Amino acid sequence: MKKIEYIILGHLNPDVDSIVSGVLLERYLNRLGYSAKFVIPDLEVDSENIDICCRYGINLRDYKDSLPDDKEQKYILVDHFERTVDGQVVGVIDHHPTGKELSYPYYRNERASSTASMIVKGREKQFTTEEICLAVLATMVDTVSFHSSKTLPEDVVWVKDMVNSYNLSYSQLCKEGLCLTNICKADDFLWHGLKEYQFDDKKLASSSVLVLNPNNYKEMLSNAFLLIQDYVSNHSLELFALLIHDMTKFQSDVYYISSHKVEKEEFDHFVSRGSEVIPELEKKLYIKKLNII
Ligand SMILES: [Mn+2]
Repeated sequence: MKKIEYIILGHLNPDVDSIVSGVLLERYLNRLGYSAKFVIPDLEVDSENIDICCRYGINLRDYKDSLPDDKEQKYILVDHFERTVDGQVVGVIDHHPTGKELSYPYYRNERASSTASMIVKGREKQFTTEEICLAVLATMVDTVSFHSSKTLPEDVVWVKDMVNSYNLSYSQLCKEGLCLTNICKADDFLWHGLKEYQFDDKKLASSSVLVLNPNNYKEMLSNAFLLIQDYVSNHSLELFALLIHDMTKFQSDVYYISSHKVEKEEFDHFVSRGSEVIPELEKKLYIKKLNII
């Protein structure tokens, strides 16, 4: 087999934006004559993400693979900016703000509604209608159909422009963007959208669910807290942030869970994990004012 020059990775437990960005960047780089492959090494991917990608023509099985044991292998990260790999990270395309100074050969981290839109915007001619539809889909999902605070007005304009120019179904894409979480049991609160964050020697983790009425899950939630506290202890975390988004009111509750304490913060808007909750915790962690621990 020919050696792959660039392996493209989305973040752990990749979401729709990570997956679509990986697929689109792979195709784009290969069209330019590079040899690139998007790989999903994760054993677990949330089933909603598998389903939605499948409905839009991406079969995750085509991308699931283990990573090579090769220190020379070059990696490009999409939709996240750091990763421990057996090889070298040579490029990053991301939209998650950070205070960290990062020095990759290619580093592009901008305010954007999705990583997929960063890849396609301004290069539309080099993508097919189906691929543009995927980038719009990823943008709708990542911004919860423009309800998230990370939505940029210029991206709303771009999406509308794409919908008109390529004759896409806006109402269908909006519906996909709401992505309600299918919650059956307490541990869905722990696993859904689970991400871990490393800041020096400190580790945080977070999960998030989208529901129509959070009150329906009150009883399940106390069990979820116990499961999460176990997880916090077993993974030596400083803190776990559980985000519950109310998709009727477009407001969010964030529960900060440590091994011995649970605190709730209410947001009057759909809070963004990557742009608000985690950067705020990161700041508090560095100035050692994480009183909730
Ligand atoms: Mn994203």
